[in-house]
Amino acid sequence: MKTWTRSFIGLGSNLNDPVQQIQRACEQLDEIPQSKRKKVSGFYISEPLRNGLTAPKPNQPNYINAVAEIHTQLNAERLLDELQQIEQQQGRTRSHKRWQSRTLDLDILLFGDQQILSERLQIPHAEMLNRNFVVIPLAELTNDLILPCGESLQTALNKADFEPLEVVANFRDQIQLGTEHISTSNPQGRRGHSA
Ligand code: ROI
Repeated sequence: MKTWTRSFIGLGSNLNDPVQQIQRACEQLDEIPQSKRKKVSGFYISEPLRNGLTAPKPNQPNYINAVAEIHTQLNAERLLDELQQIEQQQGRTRSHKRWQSRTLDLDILLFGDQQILSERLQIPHAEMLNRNFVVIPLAELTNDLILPCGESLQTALNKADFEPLEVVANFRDQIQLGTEHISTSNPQGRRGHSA
């Protein structure tokens, strides 16, 4: 019998209605074979990451970021194939430019307690502990996570002193106002993102 692995997927989008992109991607996670989606964090708004502390703010729209937990019988490479297929279905064109806007980015952050370094994969995701838009939604999903390096996520979060992030929507908790999708948990209809 195949064993189940608990994996966390980072989701990000800053183009073509990012809330909707993340919403659709979460639904697509349900279609991955031999896998079950367990939880999705809130959808957080975050400023585009700077390429270094002194770099200017990139001239691109803000991002919507979330983290989903899935349990899967696939191995990490097969899971990556499935995630890349979802990215492509949602109009992602892969270029070699790292700091570019994107309709959808799906990253395997953690895959059980495995540490993987291959041509296609680095797990745990190399930068995850430096990114508030990864660690904050991840901590929302799990309060007892021990990272493969042996450190607890909570310790990593406390050390990092991140800027807080605002939740602008929740998975499947959407109402449609005009052309915009706004979370019902955001009754003032605040415009959460500039994309
Ligand atoms: N910045 C934010 N805030 N969120 C992302 O998901 C994100 N993804 C990226 C780069 C371009 C590094 N910046 C990001 O790939």
